[in-house]
Amino acid sequence: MSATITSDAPVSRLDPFSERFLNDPYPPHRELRDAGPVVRLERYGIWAMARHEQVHAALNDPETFRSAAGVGLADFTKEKPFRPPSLLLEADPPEHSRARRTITGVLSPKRVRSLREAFEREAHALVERVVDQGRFDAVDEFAEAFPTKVFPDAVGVPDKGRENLMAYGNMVFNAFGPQNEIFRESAKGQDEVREWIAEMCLRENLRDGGLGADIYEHAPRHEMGPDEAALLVRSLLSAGVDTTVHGLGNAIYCFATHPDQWAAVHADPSRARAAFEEVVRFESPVQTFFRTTTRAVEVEGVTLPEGEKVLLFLAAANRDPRHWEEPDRFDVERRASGHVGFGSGIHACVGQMLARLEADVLIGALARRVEAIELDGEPELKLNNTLRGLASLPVRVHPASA
Ligand code: EJD
Repeated sequence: MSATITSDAPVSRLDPFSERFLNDPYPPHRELRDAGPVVRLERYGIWAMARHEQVHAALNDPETFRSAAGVGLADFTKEKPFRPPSLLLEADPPEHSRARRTITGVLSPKRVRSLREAFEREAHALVERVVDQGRFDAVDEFAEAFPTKVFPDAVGVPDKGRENLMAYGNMVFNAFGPQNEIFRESAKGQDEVREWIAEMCLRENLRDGGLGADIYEHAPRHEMGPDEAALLVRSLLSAGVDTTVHGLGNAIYCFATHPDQWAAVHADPSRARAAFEEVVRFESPVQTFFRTTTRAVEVEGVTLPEGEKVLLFLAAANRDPRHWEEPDRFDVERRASGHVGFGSGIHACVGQMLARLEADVLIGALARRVEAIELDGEPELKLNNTLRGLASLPVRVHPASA
């Protein structure tokens, strides 16, 4: 028994980064929620919160639950970070605020809206292609094909080497977990991937008028130099691809396994955006991340000491029956707003409008053309310490009669 932990907190031996947990996280999520508002995970010597109320509260109290010590398991005050820290993600105010204002200015509602037409052209072509095929892998040929084209196009990244984007994201999101086999496997031989990403963050490699070039243009208004602008471009390339790929893949999985829900979207494609929101709640692409306590803090009678890592289970909060009615029911008509799949508070996903635009456009295009989606084989999970998504999803689609 540690002398500094005076309160009686529930203790769990669960390993949220084990294959067993990641394969089927929902039973252990319930176990963690039911164990209490805050739980000690003895395997890692950390704390966990899995209920909506506490996850939401922690996300909205960045003075107590800071990000600058890293939002993964590693404590940046004690361990060397996996890469130079992100100015956005792994920062606290006031430093975070400048970086955030820069990127918010670039991803303005007007700028995001301006991307719709190009996205629609690409979505239309992609939907025609998969409808012609009839049977296809909804991960490789659909969920991955779309963001890995339209997103780097929007940022202004050259065509050559784009296959590095997925590999990089997979590694970054694994690096928020422990240095387990899943992480090591994804980081193996990735020096060239990291070099390519670093190159693509430089102004000279970014197309004029793209979001990447816009970052360089906005940066000086917030006292940020070119090195900082490069790091902000890195943020886009880190957080903007794998997350949306998994979100779209999870969407097709949800629709294939809930045909009545797809029928509702097909009947009214203007529901695509709301349906995607329910996907993010129900199969959250970003399952977890950490904060670090800046002071001793009491959570419902349990005192967490200063400097402790706290694992926030976004995906468990999104299915907490204390907050949601029938949380385990996938229902595109429910009001899914209030989920924490995009986070909450000052660090809430800055690209969420771009993510929703991609989903709205692609799912909307599919809904107009396809009346039924069915599984055509066993879906295969893609193991990642932070992300939930699929490696493959064989489906068959049935076009609506014209
Ligand atoms: C992230 C959990 C970055 C960066 C920003 C956000 C994420 C990852 C990387 C999205 C984490 O600034 O590099 S959900």
